Amino acid sequence: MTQLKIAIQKSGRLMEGSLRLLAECGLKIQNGKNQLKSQAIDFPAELLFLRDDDIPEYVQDGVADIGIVGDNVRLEKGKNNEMVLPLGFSKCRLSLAVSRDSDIKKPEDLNGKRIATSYPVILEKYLEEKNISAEIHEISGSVEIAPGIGLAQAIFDIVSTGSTLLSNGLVELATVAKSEAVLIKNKNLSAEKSLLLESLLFRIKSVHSASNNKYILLNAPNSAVDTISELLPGMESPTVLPLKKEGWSSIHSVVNESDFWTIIDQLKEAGARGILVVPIEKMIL
Ligand code: PRT
Ligand code: ZN
Repeated sequence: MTQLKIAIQKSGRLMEGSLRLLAECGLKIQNGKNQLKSQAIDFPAELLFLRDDDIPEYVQDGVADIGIVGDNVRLEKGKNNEMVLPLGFSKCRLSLAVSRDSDIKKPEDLNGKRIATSYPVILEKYLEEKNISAEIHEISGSVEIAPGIGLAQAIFDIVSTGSTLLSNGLVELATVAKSEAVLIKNKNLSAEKSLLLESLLFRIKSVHSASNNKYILLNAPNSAVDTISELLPGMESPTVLPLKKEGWSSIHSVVNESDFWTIIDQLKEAGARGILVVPIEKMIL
């Protein structure tokens, strides 16, 4: 039987989000993740647990068919894979940073300086684009200590909350790129595997739509139903049910999370009462 081989990080900042997404898509794992691979239940897939840096290469070589990595790793490793979909978790940015008291105040001041990083490829591209001539010093970890020990005048590293920079006396000079977990695929998937991927993508998109939308229920006088229906168009149109109370209706619809706060005042003004907003688990479009 054809199986989709999915590479995910064995342990680290991508692991939890990757496993959660797959579980929400119905891919439960048969045996623990303390092994190299594991069989999925209810979906023809096998999970491979790897170091994130190795995932682009395994996908390119066809050892895995698809994989979940940070976009920073995808860009840095530059393998011949295809980006399928951003996944919305493990968000971070790649930034240049310098000591708080440094003379370097803008990227152009980096000319002739040395920058420590674990992402030389992405940095080199940025420096070229900006026409900055700086020396790139590649190190594999603890990049943030480089300015303090005199190894470099600046760093280029991943920033999330900014607390690592702060506790090392560093400030951000510029954000070069944003990153999040992404799904990558081998460029030469067989027709059968492409079908399996389509089916997985359909599930992922349903999970994403669900988390971006909420189910909303409210009561309103019948005279307000038209106005409220325009504010809450939903997937097709809202459901309107009569209440036992004479002249009143209950309106049910779906609302985008980001629109919710902007329309809530308009709903109340139109006469909506007893507004309930509940999460949606899956949304099939
Ligand atoms: O063992 P393996 O090689 O698989 O894992 P790893 O140690 O190389 O990677 P890991 O698990 O640390 O990160 C995996 C991916 O998570 C990265 O490639 C990014 O895409 C993403 N990610 C999200 C982060 C962060 N947030 C993050 N904060 N990766 C690293 N950090 C580090 C950063 O390097 C810095 O040291 O956290 C520090 C900064 O964090 P703040 O919150 O103090 O700003
Ligand atoms: Zn790594």
